[in-house]
Amino acid sequence: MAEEKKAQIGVTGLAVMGANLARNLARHGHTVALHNRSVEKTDALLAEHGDDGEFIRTETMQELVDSLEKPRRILVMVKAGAPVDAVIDQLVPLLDEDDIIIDGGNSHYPDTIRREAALAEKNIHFVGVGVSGGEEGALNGPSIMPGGSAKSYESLGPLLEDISAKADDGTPCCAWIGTDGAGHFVKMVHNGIEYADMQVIGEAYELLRDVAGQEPGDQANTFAEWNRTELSSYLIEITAEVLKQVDARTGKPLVDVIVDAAGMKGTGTWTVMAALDLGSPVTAIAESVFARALSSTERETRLEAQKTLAAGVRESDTVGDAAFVEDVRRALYCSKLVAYAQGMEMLATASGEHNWDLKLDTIASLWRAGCIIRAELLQDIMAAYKDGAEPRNLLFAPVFRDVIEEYLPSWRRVVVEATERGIPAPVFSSSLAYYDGLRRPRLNAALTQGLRDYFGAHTYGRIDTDGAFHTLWSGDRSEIDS
Ligand code: NBP
Repeated sequence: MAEEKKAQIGVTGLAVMGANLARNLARHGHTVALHNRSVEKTDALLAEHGDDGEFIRTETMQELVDSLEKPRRILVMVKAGAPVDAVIDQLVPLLDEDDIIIDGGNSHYPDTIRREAALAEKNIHFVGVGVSGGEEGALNGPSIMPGGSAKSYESLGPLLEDISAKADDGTPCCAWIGTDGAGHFVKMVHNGIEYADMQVIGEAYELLRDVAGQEPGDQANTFAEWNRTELSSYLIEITAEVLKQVDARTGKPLVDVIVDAAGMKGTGTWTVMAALDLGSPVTAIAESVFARALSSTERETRLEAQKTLAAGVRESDTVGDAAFVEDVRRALYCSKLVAYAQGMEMLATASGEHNWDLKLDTIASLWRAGCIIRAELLQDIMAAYKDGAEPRNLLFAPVFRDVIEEYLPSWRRVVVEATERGIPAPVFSSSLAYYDGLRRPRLNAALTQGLRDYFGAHTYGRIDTDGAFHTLWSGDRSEIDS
């Protein structure tokens, strides 16, 4: 009797992401076993896209497990949170040692660390995989950031690399990131950088509009031009597309009829929370998350503020000259660089904290295609970290140091202009403050330390000798070495 055909991988959770990843795997010649809690999604996928490749239809977890080659590889694409634990609980009793459960959803990395540890005790591999690129990426090639054990990557890596996006040089945008939650952590920081990337574009848009007097149609041309400079990236490209869109209902630029309240799903907030825990100053990401909060949760307050709070601005004409537009472009580039530098610093700090040994050049290389923050800039970031080079800060890499030196006057002019006109540019200005904070020979932190010692005897260090010192601020002796 002929042996029943087995699948190389199973996918459970066939909503948009799972279905598209399953189709991508099948189109690359892998037989894919399909499973979904409610069988309708399985049948819908087979009815609409059954020709994409070889699929095995299953209805129960047992059927799914039985349909797979060993060691089994099961990609879980259900809603992040409790559903992932529910699916793991159903799978584990059915699996053998060395089988691999892959969580390709947007799980919070501490959950991934917890799940990996629990399954490792049963000798089952649990691999948290960051997948970026949305529905389209899942179908045609996402950027893939797998964590979990190095051993699991031997079996899983070739499949994931097959379906991943490919950079211009043909390299797959998929590589093993590091143990346990490393893949989901890196995906989370990717999303944080995405928030900042979108926010700096938004700040440039507002300045082009309200200072340079450009209407959305003109702005679309400006962004399309910028996309031919070192700013070239997916987000700049689609900014031009969004700005040139006309609303069919009113004939106005579509951007003008969209409510100015930005949504978020939580990965930006997670990034900032993790950064706070690590003491990592990701100011650009944090300001971006807060800017979205100000736009949406504070919407009612904003409406009242518009009527109540003074503007105190310098009234000025529009500055429609090309020089100002170029200043904005340069300020955008510098602020974006700071966001990436801070994100990479955060990864380096987390790598030490979790013993992940993250390879920053590899991570930058994975973001070159398939994901939302794909950009020319990543090529230079890769080069800056190449072969384990570790600039203390990405901004020290000569390629970035030199361009910032040239662009700084523009960056400062734009921040001043925005401030005087009352136009919020939180990431342009906080990134400049971060940059100046890095390069200042002395920070006002000295006074902070004095205050802390005054009210809480927290002690301070001295510039002329080692040790921790406390001053008896109102006593006879001015200082004691603690
Ligand atoms: P959803 O996040 O909308 O989840 C829907 C799927 O989860 C369905 O298959 C549903 O089964 C299943 N499910 C739920 Br809900 N509770 C379950 C449970 N207790 N047991 C078993 N299955 C359960 O799907 P998605 O938008 O395809 O996203 C999947 C993952 O990928 C998420 O973590 C998401 O954050 C992540 N992600 C999404 C995108 C994107 O662009 N959408 C991008 C990158 C990552 P049912 O059909 O029986 O209800």
